[in-house]
Amino acid sequence: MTFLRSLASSKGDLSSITAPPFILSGTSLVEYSKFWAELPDLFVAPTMILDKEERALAVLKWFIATLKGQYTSRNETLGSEKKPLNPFLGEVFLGKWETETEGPTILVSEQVSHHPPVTAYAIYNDMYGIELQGYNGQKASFATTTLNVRQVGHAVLYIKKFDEYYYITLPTLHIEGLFYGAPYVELEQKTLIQSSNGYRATIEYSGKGYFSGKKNTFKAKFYEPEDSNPLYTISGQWSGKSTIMNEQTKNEPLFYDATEHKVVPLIVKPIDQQADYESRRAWEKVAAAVPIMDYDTIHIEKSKIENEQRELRKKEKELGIKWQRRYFELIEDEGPLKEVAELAGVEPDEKVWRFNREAFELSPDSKL
Ligand code: HCR
Repeated sequence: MTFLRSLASSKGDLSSITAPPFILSGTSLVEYSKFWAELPDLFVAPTMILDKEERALAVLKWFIATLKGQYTSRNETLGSEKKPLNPFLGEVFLGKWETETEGPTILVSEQVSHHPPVTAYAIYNDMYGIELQGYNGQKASFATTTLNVRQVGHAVLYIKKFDEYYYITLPTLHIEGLFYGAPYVELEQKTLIQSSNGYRATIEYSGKGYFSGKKNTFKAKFYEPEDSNPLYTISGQWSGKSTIMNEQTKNEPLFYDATEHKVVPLIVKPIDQQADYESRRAWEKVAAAVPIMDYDTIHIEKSKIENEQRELRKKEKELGIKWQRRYFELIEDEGPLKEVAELAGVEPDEKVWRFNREAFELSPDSKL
């Protein structure tokens, strides 16, 4: 009950929630960017497809495939959804996936704002010429026993060979099962994937009961440029099976089976080789204390990090300087992305966080 009351008074700021030890995770939110590319084969697949329509469908398949990791992986590995650690400003999470067929896919994730919390990320595979960039924050509200979370930000996928962009909006979610101490995520409302080639998809989410009796359901409509009648309807469970129906032939083969696909583990440098601002190194003691519910250590170690951060901000204020982000910069977006956002009918953000690849490559952090 104390926890539910703390949620009710959190006023939209998820970082102010004090969760009971059994709901805490030892993983920082800055790590969550990895869920975009845990299936590197699907991530690079669109680069090999010459047909625009087929390529846009491959992007949609990759996106649907990321949802299971993004929203159910804590349930699967830890038994229920958990409260991640609040990243500190400048916290960085780096890693790579390395497979024989796809080669290296690099992940750079950085906490670029603390109040409000915002994580920016870039994921790229040079062998295939594909890059995902994005940033996200969360706005929360509490209703009776449900925590509603709206995601702020977007992701953009770029395919070099075709000079093609895909603008991706992020789903709204809510946390169910709080009253029973067994929280889990359900997605709601819509997301949109708009390609600069004109193809677009809208994905509508629902929990048990609306589209079917199953949890994690979705219905995606896939459109060709400037047409309001869908070419295909893809439906099913994003954490399970989905089918694709051709609206002309009414043929409905399997689209994707999330239970069949195995994630590729991300390779992260051993902690003793990481810099102090790297997530797993900075949170090492807290992460070790979480599974054994050593609440004193969690509190002491978290407070150390928070106090250091307070001191840093104080010094910056005294010196009249601002924290220099490591690998991302906030820029006014006048480029092709603005056009794709407009094509999508989405109000483009005035300023967007973009990856400074040069800064990353010049830094020792790029030796992964
Ligand atoms: C809402 C959430 C923190 C944010 C997490 C996000 C939205 C972060 C970006 C990722 O790309 C996708 C993603 C997946 C997570 O499902 C989502 C988290 C789920 C729970 C967590 C809350 C802050 C935890 C509140 C405490 C609970 C468990 C009661």
